[in-house]
Amino acid sequence: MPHPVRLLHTADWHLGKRLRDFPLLEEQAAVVAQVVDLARELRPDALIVAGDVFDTAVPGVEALRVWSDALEALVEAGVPVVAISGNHDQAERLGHLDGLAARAGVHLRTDLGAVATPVIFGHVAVYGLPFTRPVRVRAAFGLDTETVPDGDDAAALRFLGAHVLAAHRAERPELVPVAVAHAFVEGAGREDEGEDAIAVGGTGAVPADVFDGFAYVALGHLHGRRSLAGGRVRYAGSLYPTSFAEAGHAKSASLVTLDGDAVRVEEHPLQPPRPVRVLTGHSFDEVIAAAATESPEEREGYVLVRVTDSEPIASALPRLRDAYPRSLLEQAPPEADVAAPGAEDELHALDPREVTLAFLRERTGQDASDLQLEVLDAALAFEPEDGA
Ligand SMILES: [Mn+2]
Repeated sequence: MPHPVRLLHTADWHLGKRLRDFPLLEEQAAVVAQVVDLARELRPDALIVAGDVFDTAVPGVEALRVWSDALEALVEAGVPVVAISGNHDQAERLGHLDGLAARAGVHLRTDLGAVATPVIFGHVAVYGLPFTRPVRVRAAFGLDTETVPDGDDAAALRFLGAHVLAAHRAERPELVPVAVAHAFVEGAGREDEGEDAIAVGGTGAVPADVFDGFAYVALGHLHGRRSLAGGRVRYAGSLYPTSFAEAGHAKSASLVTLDGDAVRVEEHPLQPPRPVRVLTGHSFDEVIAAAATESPEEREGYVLVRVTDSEPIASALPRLRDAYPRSLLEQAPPEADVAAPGAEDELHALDPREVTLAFLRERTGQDASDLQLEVLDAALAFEPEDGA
């Protein structure tokens, strides 16, 4: 019997990601350090990063530094890395220096030309399938639009999976195939905020059976961890909450053991330094009053506060951030007639001068001063030179 092979599955690092107003570099550096510590402690055969290493195509130097420091520490610890590009990564940039990195045991799979070239650990062959589009798959393999139509991500991945497995069976039938991919797999549930425009109308969703034949599929893309196909196809989830939609998610790295082709998974929790919460159902004053009873850890966390107030709140954000320095405020707009049918026409019929004066009266309780009227009339009389 061959030795079991252990892969530490992570995904969606999103280095450089911001939580609206707030950079998350401290969170990213902290959880990546925890992943590196886990790799040192567990000594897996490889660390997997299933795409979206970075949050943006051209990451900032701080985000690049978190990545390069992590790779250096992993190489130092003797833990190889297999990383693919996700939809947020620019494949060519993430794959920069791939040949050099491979010599250190860092395998960057960002190119369709390398999908059938596995990284081998013991009896396991790991194939990296970078995030891609039908048009790129057609170009790389000389296919027509009937085989892989535009918009049909399932057809593109089905082709790639079959192509990889055919090569695998021809060249390495004695090994167990594992895939690393970045995709939205059907049955994985909705992703409210973590990913952009992937679930709209089901576009981009692929059925789990495109991965039939692989012993394990290490997925990235959806940020909540979840299992499909009886645990054979899995999302490890993001390393930390990347949005308020992930408030309360348990985060972890998944240690996947392949004993022959049998799969066992063990979660190793990650602890982001600050909690991410959404507070709802209270008025602004109630939130401020309750803040005093919260722990320093809670107050230092990221808080999205949705208040029930219908009236404008004076100096709301500065006051809220006195209590919660990393907070955002959302107030439901008053239930006005603008939502009613025909309201748009009424809106256009309103006189801008009257509306402005009414707004001023509403906010200050006073009529406009002469100076305010002068400024307002000058603004309303202003005409752009070229009518643009
Ligand atoms: Mn993604």
